[in-house]
Amino acid sequence: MAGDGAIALRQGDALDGFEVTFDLQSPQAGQTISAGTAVEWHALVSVTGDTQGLAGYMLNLFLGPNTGPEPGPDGIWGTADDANLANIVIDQAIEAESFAVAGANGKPTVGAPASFSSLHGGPGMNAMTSYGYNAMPGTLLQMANAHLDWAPWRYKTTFPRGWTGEHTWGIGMESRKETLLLNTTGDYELNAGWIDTTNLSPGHYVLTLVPDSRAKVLDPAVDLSVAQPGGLVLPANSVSGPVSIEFDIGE
Ligand SMILES: [Ca+2]
Repeated sequence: MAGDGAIALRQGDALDGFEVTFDLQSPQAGQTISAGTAVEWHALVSVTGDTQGLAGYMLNLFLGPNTGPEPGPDGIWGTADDANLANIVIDQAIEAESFAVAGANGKPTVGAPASFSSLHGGPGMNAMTSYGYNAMPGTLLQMANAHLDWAPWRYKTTFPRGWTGEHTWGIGMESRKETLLLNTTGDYELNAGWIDTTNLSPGHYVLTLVPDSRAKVLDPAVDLSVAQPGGLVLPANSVSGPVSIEFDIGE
């Protein structure tokens, strides 16, 4: 029963917080643009509750005309019966460079690993990295990153092997913005991209971000100052979404 009690306690903790909120922003939101003008998009995250930040996520993007994309009869986004999708290919995402951590000499992205041979910075959420699959028109599915195990961030400045750290905690937390972000009052940006609208007909369009409901957070009970082989994540008890922006293609 001791084991059961521990599990019950974890579930009780999760009910107190662990909220992961995704957002979608675009400079073209609410605008009328001409076909061929790229629609730039940014996927953001914030994490609240008693946690040590985001530990894993998967995002899906859908573009559709008029009232916008729909999950179809099965009610599930990202399956073959999804409806009202634009018949264009959505380019793969990039990892947005919003992070400041050790990024001065490299790419401060959410997934960039810091290794013996790399000066790339970022929090090092670098397991299961995906920039999305665009095999189905009007969609970009399964953009993802995760922490599966943990090597605490550390580095030395001696030539030639400067960086030995891997992971930094606190992604999404307001209290960690000053440490982690280039713009310390800005947003945590996970992925970004540009949609080529050259082949879109004039009309109204809805771009919808659908987060996978199984987003994970870092367990507040885990000591992240030492290496952790696993068991360091908990499911978020609340994941926001879908969230949409809209734009028009002019005649
Ligand atoms: Ca579906």
